[in-house]
Amino acid sequence: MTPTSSIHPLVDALAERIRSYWEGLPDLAPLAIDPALEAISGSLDGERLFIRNELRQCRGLRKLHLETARLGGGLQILHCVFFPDPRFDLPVFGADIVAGPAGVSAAIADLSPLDGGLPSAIETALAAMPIRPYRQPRELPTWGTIFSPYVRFVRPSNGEEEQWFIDDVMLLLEVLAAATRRAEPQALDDPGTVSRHSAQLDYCQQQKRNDKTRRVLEKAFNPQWANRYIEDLLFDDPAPL
Ligand code: BLA
Repeated sequence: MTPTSSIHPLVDALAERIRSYWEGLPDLAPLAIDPALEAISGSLDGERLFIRNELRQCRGLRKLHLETARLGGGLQILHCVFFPDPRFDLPVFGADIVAGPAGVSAAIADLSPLDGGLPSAIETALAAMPIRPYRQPRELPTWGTIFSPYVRFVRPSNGEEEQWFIDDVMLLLEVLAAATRRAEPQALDDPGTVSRHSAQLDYCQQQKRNDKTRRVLEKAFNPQWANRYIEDLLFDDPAPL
């Protein structure tokens, strides 16, 4: 890769780990993606821009999304969200890494509750996760009420902390995989399904309040495009029940 198209090693390493993790999920299957959004490339102020989107689904999780991107200002991004099928009592997995020329400024990962709290087996597993002494923990923004108490949100200071972050993400993903394999669907009209569906709408609503994502996409493309991308691909609502 040429220097102008390279991806930060943390973004690249985590994306690879997520791709191989997918292979272990139950009934992994493709999920259709608008071909125009699968690979997007362009340029801005002489800089090369690109976005790669990968979508899958599996039993229990309606949409597995991994986005890797290089956008204006040399920003490199990993964005990953696994949205559960509301019939299953599973949390949302979300992760975001934002790296710029000065290094990684934000690395966040969480299993976010959809039904008041996390299922108790998940809660127990997360409570047992190691708390690593990251030097620069970050404060959640006001819309961050959707995240669990176990959210990891840091600015990793060096390679060691970047590796801690990858380890944390993989622990979250192992907890989710175990819960996904165990989970049994409830009926579409079960009150649990109904309330998880509405909590998922709320999750998407809150994520859309992140102006930082919108601003970067508006600048690299344009406001209409950014809005459509956020509404249709990043945080599309679950299908009505
Ligand atoms: C922050 N997200 C950011 C920032 C940028 C983006 C530029 C600011 C970096 C910083 O504060 O250091 C940009 N993120 C993007 C873009 C995409 C993206 C363009 O994903 C395109 C796809 N964001 C998510 C998900 C989570 C998330 C799934 O998409 C969490 C699970 C969190 N991003 C998140 C948070 C911040 C952030 C909490 C900090 C916001 C703040 O401090 O105001």
